[in-house]
Order: sequence, then structure tokens, then C-alpha cells
Amino acid sequence: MKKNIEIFVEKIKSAKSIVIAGHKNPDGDSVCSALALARLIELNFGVKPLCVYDGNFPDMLDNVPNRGAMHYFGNVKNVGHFDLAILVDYGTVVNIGGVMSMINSAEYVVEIDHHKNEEPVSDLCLNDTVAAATGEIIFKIAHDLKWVCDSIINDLIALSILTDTGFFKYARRGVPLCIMAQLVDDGVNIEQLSNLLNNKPRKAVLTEAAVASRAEFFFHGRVALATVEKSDYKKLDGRSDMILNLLGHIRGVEYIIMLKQQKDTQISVSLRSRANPVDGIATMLGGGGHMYAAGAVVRDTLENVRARVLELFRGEIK
Ligand SMILES: [Mn+2]
Repeated sequence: MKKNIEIFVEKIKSAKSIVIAGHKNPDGDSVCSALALARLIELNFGVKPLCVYDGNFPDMLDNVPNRGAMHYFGNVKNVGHFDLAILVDYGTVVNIGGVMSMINSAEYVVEIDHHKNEEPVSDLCLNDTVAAATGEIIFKIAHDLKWVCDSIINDLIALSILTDTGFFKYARRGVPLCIMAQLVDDGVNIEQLSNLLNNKPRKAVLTEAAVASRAEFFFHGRVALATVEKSDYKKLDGRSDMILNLLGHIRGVEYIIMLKQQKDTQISVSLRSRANPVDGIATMLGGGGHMYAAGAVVRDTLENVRARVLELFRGEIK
């Protein structure tokens, strides 16, 4: 890892143009770790990287510091080639989306990620699959190399960790909490950061509540299943975590399945579990993710995907 970090620094030093991208339909970690890294590079190396995303940018994240530095890739004019591309928090190649052409144009590609990925697309991987967020890996790099930080970077790192750990609920190690302790001592205000995320459109919140209220329950109430049909999908903002949170409050629910009909025959499947791994089921559906929070996008009808997922759970639940 140390050698890899040295190569990374050399690549930044010699780059005149840098592009940073996360995954399509970005979440808090994807956006905030990209913006934090961009600012770190700007402050420490004097090159201002271009940050791009594909898909929908959630309204929820509109108030994060330096939001204006993150651009929809399709709106960026006259991009030539880049000396260096850095992919953060992308997961697997299918999540890269339209920014792939910019990544491909780069002389050298580095990835910084905490997702499991058997087929990395980069020349250099700075991945750590036990990290709670990509922001955690970036913090460690910046800290180890004694890079200059400021309050914007600290807030962005804190946001990436807070959003990916569900405000520490999903933190399985002490490291992200130790980092947060340091950030709070340096002036980060968690309550303020939490409040700036309260920025969803009314229709998104009301749709999430309505979808949760229509949830179905299987296997003696151990599995909750929420379905977002196409007409409602457009009204959502971001990953609709509130549906998962609401269902997770119910006594006896051990697993949560959320099906989102993105298109007629394109269904996003999100899986959450309290105690047993669900990443195996996500892999069987062609996706992946973390042990207790995983997902896939399946190209089939809603009915078929629903039946298949329930069948996989039938095999899993003893
Ligand atoms: Mn992440």
C-alpha cells in the first residue's frame, strides 16, 4: 500500500489535468469523497481537478460544501484527454456510466474504493474493503502524508463517513469513529452536517413514506419487501434510505428488500440485513456490495425479479 501511495503522489505531481468521478447516481460518500479529494489535490499540489458524475444528483446533497465543483459529465464542454483519472467509491464497472469515456481518455487511472470488486478497471488500486467509507481511505492518505486540510475538506470527509455509516449505525470498527473524533475536535459540527442533508423535495419524502406503508412481509415477518413502481421512482431523491430505515424499525424484521422499477424491465434491488450476510444473494443477482448492505440491477420485469429474490431468500432463511 505504501509503495502504491508513493506512485499515486508521483502521478498527481506530474499531472496537469485530473478528473475525479464516483459512481452513477451518486450518494453522499461518492460526492463528498470526490470533492474532498479534489480540494486536497488543489491545496497540496496546485492543480484543480474536474469532478464529474453521471445520473441524478440527489437534492439531499445540494448543500454539501463545494457542491458547485461537481459537474454533470454531459455539461462539461471541450474535454480533451486527462493525465490522471481517479475513480472513487464506484463499486463495479457497471456503476461508472457515461463518465467512462473520460476515464478511458486518461493516461493513468487510479481507484480509491471500499467496495469489493473482482475486476478493477484501474492501473493502480488504493482500495480498502474494511473502510466504512471511501472518505475514510482519503482521510488516511491525507493524514499519513500530512497534506494540508481545511474546514471544507473536514466537513466533506465527515459527511462521507456519516452518510455511508448511517450516522455510525453501520460502523463495524472503531476507525471511522476515531476519525470523526479528530474531525469534531478540529471544528466539524455533526448536527449542522446532519441538518444540511435535510433537503429532500416534499414529494420524495411523502413517496418514501407511502412506499413503506405498502410494504409486504414474508417468512413470518422476518423479511420486509418494499416496491417502488416506475411512476413513483421518478419522485424519489437519491437512494430512498428512509424506506429501508422505516422498515428496519419493525420488530422481528431481519431482512429488508427494496425493489425499484427504474425502467419497465430494469429493477434495482437493495438488500439490507440485521445479522446475516446478504452480499451473496446480491452476487447471485449479478450485483454486489457490502456484507449487510448489498444490491443489484436486474434486467427483467418487476414480477420476475420479485419472485426470484424471494426464492433466493427462501433458500437463505433457515
Ligand atoms: Mn461508499
